[in-house]
Amino acid sequence: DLRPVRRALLSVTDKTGLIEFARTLSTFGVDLVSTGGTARALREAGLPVRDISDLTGFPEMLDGRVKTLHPKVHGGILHIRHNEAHLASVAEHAIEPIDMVVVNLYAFEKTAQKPNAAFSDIIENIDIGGPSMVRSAAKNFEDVAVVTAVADYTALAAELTEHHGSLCRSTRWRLAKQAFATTAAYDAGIASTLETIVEPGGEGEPAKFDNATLPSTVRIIEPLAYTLRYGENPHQKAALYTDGSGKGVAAGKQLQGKELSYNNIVDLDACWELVSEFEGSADAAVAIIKHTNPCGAATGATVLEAYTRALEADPISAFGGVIGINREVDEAAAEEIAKLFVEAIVAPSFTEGALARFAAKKNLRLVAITSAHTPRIIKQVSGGLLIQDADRHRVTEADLKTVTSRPPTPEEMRALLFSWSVCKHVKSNAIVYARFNAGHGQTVGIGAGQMSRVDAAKFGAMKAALPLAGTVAASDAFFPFPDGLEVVANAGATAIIQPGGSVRDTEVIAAADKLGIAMVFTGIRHFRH
Ligand code: 93A
Repeated sequence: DLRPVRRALLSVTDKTGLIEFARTLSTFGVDLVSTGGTARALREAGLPVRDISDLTGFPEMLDGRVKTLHPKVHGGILHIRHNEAHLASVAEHAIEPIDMVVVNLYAFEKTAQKPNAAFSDIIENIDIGGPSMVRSAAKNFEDVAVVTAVADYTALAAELTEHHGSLCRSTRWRLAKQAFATTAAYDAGIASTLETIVEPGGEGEPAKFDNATLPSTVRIIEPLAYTLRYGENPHQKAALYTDGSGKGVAAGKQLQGKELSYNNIVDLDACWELVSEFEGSADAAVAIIKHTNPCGAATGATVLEAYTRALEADPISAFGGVIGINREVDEAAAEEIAKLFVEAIVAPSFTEGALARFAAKKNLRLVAITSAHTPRIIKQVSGGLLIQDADRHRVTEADLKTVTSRPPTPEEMRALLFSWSVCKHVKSNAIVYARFNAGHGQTVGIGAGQMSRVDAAKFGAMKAALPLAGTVAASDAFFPFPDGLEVVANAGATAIIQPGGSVRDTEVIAAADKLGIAMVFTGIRHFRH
C-alpha cells in the first residue's frame, strides 16, 4: 500500500521548514510545483521548481484570488489512479498527476486579531484555493498525501527516506483526517470571527468587533496556552486555553512564584470577579477565597485596611487561601499580607516596593491582570454544554423594596448592599453576615454551599469570628419559611436583604416584624452552583 510521490504541489503561507522538506522531496526526484510566494522561496534556496501557471497553462490572476482553482490542479489531485475512465480523461486533457499537496492556509485569525485590522484585509485572508486543494487531496488519500502541518515535515521526510520516496496508506489516512480537522477549524474560525463583526466597514476601514456577541458556532479558541501540571487532583490531566483576548485571569501575567495550578486559576478567577463588584467605587476591595468561596471580604480606604478587615473576618480559613485585590498593591499592604501563608494574589498591579517585599516569598504566586469579565458561563454536562450569560446584575438602593414596618437605617442600608455584592459570589445556598464599620463593609460570617438555607444561616453564624450583634445578612435566594430568618435574627443580625418571592413571604415578613428586623427585597436572586 505504498504510493510513490512523483509530483508535489507546495503552497504555503507559513514557510517554516519549507526549504528542508522540499529539499528532501527533491532528492527523490519529485517534481515541485508552487504558487507565487512559495515558488520564489524555493527558487531562492536553489531548488528546482515549476510555477503553478506552467502546470495550469493559466496565469495566477485576480490578485492571487485564483491561483490553483483549476481543473489541471483538481483533476491532477482527484483522479483515481486505478480507474480506467479517470485515466483516459486525465490523458485526454493532458492533466499531470499530483501525488502530494503541501498546504497551509492564509493567516485569517491572525489577521483578524491585529488591532484595527481593516475589514477588507480580513476578507482577503479567507483562503479559498488552499482549503479546496487540502480537501481534494484528503478525499483522494488512497493515492495522494496531504500535508497541512509544519510539525509533520520531519517525520514525513524520514518515512519518505525509509520507503525510497513513497508513503504508506496508514500515513496518508492519518494525514487526510488531520486535513479535514484543519479545514473544519479554519472555517469555524472564520464563521465565529465574522459573527463578532457588527459593522463590516468600508474599504481600508477597521472592522468593528463586538466581542460580547455570542458566535453562532462555538468558537475554536486559541490553541493550548499551556498544559497544567494536573487538574483539580493529581490524577487528572488539565490544560488552560485562552480566548485570545489577552485579558482576564487566563491571560494574567505571573510576576513570581510557583507555577499556577488548576485550582489556583479557578480561585483567582473567583477572587477577581468578587472584587470587581467594587469597580468604580472609591474603596479598595479585598477578597480572600478558599475553594472558590470567600472566607473574608472587605472594603477600605486603602488596600491595607481592606485586607486587614477581610482577614479579620475569618483568619483561620484564610490560611492557604487566594487573595483578590481591586487596585494596585502597595508596600504597606504587601508587608502585612506577607505575614500570612497564601497561595496566590491577583491584582491589576503591584508597586516596586510591594514586589520587593514579596520577593522573599519565592513560592507565592503574584498575578497581574488586565481587567476583564467572563461574558458567559460555560458548563459541561454529559452529552452537551450549558451556556449562560454571566451574572452581572447589580442592585442599587433605589431597586430595593422595604417590606417590614421598620425600614433599614442608612448604616444598615450600606451594609445590606455590601453583603448582597458578596453573597452573589458565594455558592448556594448562601447566607452572608456583614457589617459597615468606620465607613466600610466587612463580612462577619459566611455560610456557603449548604443544602438547606437554615443550615447556611447556622453555618454563617457559627463561622463568625467577630460579634454578630448589629450585623446585617444577605440571602442569595428567598427564605421559603420563617425558620432561616429566625436563625439570622437570633444570631444578632438587625436587617436582611433577600430576593423575596416565596409563597410564604407574608409569614416571613411577619416573623421579621415580630423580631424587629428591617427587611428589603431585591426582586432578583443570585444562585451560584
Ligand atoms: O486566494 S486563494 O484562495 N486562491 C487560490 O487559488 C489559492 N491557491 C493557493 N488562495 C490560494 N492559495 C493559498 O496561497 C494557499 O493556501 C497558501 O496559503 C497561499 C500561498 O501563496 P504563496 O505561495 O503565493 O505565498
